Amino acid sequence: MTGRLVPPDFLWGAATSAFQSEGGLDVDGRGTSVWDVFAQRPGAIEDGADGSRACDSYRRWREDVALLAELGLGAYRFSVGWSRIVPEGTGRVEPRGLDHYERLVDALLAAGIEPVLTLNHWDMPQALMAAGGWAARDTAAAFAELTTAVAGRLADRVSWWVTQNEPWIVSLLGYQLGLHAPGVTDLRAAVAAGHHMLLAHGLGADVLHQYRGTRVGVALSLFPCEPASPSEDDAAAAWGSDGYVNRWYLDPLLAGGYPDDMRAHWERAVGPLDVVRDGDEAAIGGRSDFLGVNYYTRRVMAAAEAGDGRPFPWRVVPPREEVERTDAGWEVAPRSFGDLLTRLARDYPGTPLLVTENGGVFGDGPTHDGRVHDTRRTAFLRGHVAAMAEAMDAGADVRGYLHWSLLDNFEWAMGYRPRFGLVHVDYATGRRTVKDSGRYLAQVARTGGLPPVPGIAPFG
Ligand code: IFM
Repeated sequence: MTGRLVPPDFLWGAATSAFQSEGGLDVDGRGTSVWDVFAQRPGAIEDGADGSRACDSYRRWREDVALLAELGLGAYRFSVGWSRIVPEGTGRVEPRGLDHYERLVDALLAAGIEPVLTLNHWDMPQALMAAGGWAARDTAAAFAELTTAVAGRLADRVSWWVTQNEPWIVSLLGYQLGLHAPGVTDLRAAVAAGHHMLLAHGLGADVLHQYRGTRVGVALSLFPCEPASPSEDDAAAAWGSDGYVNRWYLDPLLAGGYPDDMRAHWERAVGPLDVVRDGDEAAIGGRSDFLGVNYYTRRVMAAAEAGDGRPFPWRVVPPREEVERTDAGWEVAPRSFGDLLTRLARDYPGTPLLVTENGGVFGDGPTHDGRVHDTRRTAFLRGHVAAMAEAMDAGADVRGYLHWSLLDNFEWAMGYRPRFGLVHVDYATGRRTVKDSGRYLAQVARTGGLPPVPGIAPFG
């Protein structure tokens, strides 16, 4: 495939988030975030790592902008550090935090790079935990305060806004399993957290829509759920899991309310869903100008008894031995990506899609020639972009593709071991080295085509 894949105004770019890349946790009046505290818990993060240095992007952001420009990318998704802007969670706004992001946005615009600004990429101020963090309804109002502060400074220049990143992952890992900040293990808190993040999206969108030209969406982590066998039970498991992971977020945002089948599963697991109050669904729906799609892999599902540690009657079947995987063990499944985009276009018509994340862990580092030959990431990229282009041919309205990530960075509970970047980071020195995959995406962005990857059979 070498012809033009996408319309000329398509956004090719890359993504990062504040806590994963910035470091500089104690500068410019930043408050403590939930991830600062969680990282101090013994055993919470592999190798006892934390976010204090990360890629040093709070200091080296000009280099990051220069890299994006060198690669000819037209969009950069980044997040604002919530505790840099509202250090105590509510009330006082820290102008130095806003100054920083204003400089970044202005530099991006001057380089012809569209900013895609995420408001909450998981690093809420620790002060909000006094009331329960996302498990507390008032946190949605605190998020509206953050939105008001950031929009007041930047909504005249930033068009693409992502209110929330991956509410399901925050609910699951942060409040159900306790593997991410804030480390809570309470199923009722998990369902409350997911709901309040959506409510916060509604409030934030209402603030942003007061500014002309803003486009507002949520980035959802979407996992196509496919049955492990042709049996009816496994088909039901796949549909149930789709309700839990995907439709529980898609439907209130884009289809008017929570899906009944999943509402029943939740009520069986935790009792009445009184966190969802009258009027909430109306406050969440109808406010998304686009859907942010974060795609990494699919879930293969089988029926299983609900019981201890398993709130719902299904289980994930691990990928078979022979299946191609990333270094994190996640199945490489580009066809499921294409199917997902096609399904979103069919089930939620009229909502433009922006691929806000897609990527994989491939551990390659610099070799004797000083370059990083991450051929598997390049092939991954090619396969997923080809699948996206096919879905677009079939009618999916995809406006952009932002690879996760621009830089190797802090991968949450896994610390710095997993490398997702198009650009390699030497954490000891902060030195950045563009990988072959970065050059490949640059070529795709420049030519609008999908050149073959030397030594790799074309996808499909
Ligand atoms: O690094 C994360 C990111 O913060 C959210 N989406 C998934 C990525 C890879 O795990």
